[in-house]
Amino acid sequence: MEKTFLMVKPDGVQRELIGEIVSRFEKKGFQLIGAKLMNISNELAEEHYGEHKERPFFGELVEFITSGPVFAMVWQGENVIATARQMMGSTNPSDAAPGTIRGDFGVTVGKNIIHGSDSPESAKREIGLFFNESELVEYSKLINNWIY
Ligand code: 3AN
Repeated sequence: MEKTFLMVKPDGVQRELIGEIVSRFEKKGFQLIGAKLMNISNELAEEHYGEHKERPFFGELVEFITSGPVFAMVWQGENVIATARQMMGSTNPSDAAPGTIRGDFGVTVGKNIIHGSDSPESAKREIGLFFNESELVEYSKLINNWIY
């Protein structure tokens, strides 16, 4: 089953949106298999956002993501990577459609509430950066039998 890495950023945690965000993915029918509230070190932030190293906002990005706790999660389900990205909405909340997480709760591109992996390769990489194998819990969700 496909897995993705999702993370409520420090602004989402500060605004008490963890429950709302978890609820949206649960109600959609995806399965939570790992989660933790944590502070991100500078090293982890730089590694996670490595592909943006040359971008002018890289320093700002690292500073923001390490500025307060994040809620890191691994979700599982059919097509979860692309579907979660749709549920998150466009990177810039001002372009994000109403009904999406960024469209409903975000205002600025620098503080856009949530991160989600954008491909199977980045999902694998990001899950590995944030979680040990022992922190991922595989369990049967009986409703899978009739939802999918
Ligand atoms: P996404 O998170 O939608 O995949 P990316 O990968 O293009 O978007 O950007 C990574 C993160 O960098 C975004 N979540 C956003 O917080 C930040 N970011 C993107 N563009 C800008 C910008 N112009 N100024 C500040 N931060 C930005």
